[in-house]
Amino acid sequence: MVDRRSLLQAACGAFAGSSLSKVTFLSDALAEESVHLPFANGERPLVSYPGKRPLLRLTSRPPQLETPFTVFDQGPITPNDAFFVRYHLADIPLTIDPEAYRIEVGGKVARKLSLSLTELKTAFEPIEFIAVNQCSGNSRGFFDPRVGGGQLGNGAMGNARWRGAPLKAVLDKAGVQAGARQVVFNGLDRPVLPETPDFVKALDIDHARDGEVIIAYAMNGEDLPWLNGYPARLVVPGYYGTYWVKHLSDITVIDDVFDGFWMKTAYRIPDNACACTEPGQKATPTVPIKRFDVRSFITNLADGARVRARAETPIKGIAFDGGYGVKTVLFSSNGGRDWTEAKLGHDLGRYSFREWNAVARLPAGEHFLKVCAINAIGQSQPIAPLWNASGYMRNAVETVRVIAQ
Ligand SMILES: Nc1nc2c(c(=O)[nH]1)N[C@H]1C(S)=C(S)[C@@H](COP(=O)(O)O)O[C@H]1N2
Ligand SMILES: [Mo]
Repeated sequence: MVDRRSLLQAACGAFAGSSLSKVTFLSDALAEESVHLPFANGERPLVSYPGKRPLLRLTSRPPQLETPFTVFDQGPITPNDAFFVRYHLADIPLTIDPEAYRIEVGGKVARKLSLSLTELKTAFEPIEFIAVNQCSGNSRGFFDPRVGGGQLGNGAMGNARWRGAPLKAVLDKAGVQAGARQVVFNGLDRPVLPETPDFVKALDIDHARDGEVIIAYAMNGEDLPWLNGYPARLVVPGYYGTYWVKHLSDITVIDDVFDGFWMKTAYRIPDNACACTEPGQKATPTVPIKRFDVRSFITNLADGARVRARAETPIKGIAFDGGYGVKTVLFSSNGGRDWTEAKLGHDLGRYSFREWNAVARLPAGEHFLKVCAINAIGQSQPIAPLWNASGYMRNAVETVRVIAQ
């Protein structure tokens, strides 16, 4: 029987005994017309959608596209045309008139609002920050034992500069009534079958009014790409992408806890410190998923890469967390026996990817490179992957096998 607590404590630094069979592979996706993610049934065609370069297609109805991993080595900001796409419902909007588009604000408010795009852009002092968007199921394909759901590699994440109106200012303008408990968000996409619940999400009222959640209308200085929520979406920095409702159409203040399917049943995690269970077990009780855990990746060397023996080999990558900020990145060139501190790149804000780099001098032979990040409140990454039945929040220490010759 595995002791979950000791697994959690077996983070980098306190490392003992690695399982070198659990190796994370990277693919040189751009060079090919399809990519083989390193798990069974991991074959993905590279397909271009409007506004997008060729991306790994997981499903076409609705479109679900994953970013080729090589993109993360090309800078800390993910370009709009490379940013991943995730939808749940096949009836996604195909035409939106920006003149006629409105966001309706209602429920327990003093004044209902019907905001045009122009009002959203002019009536509220905009704020801007860089933040990672990551799907709860990013890396789900690596779960062992396998779990149901989109079999994603590591490309259901991206980092962009978002600009928009603070949700707090919008709610203040509407005048939230006393007793409000949650704010509910809906977008323009719809289910194709009446039995399918509409994709609707909720945030607690204090979170919605924290001044950081925004209704974003620009991404990396441009309009949002269509498939990333044109013309406006919620951006909830530090929180999993499920809350980042796209093509936002309705904001409703309620004095209750919202019980729609996508809050009450889906996107829930085990209610314990590791968000994990014994493999194969169902969790009770569960709670809605919240902030990202800590992750880090090597981006410049794919699995199986060849490097020059005894030469200085630059190693670089990215790290991020749920908004406390990455404090330390540790790098190991010997399978986790010894760790050295990597050099951190520019601080683009506590919600952003943080670049890091290190140097390795490797004798001839096979080597297992590992990276592990620690955030400002001491959270880190488990050496052995944790498991939950939904395949959420994977953040085990990543390993890249290289051959020095
Ligand atoms: N309207 C709408 N918004 C949505 C979703 C959706 O299905 N419909 N999926 C959510 C989920 S689960 C994720 S991970 C993010 C993905 O954002 P992206 O498609 O811009 O990468 O969108 C979120 N917003
Ligand atoms: Mo997601």
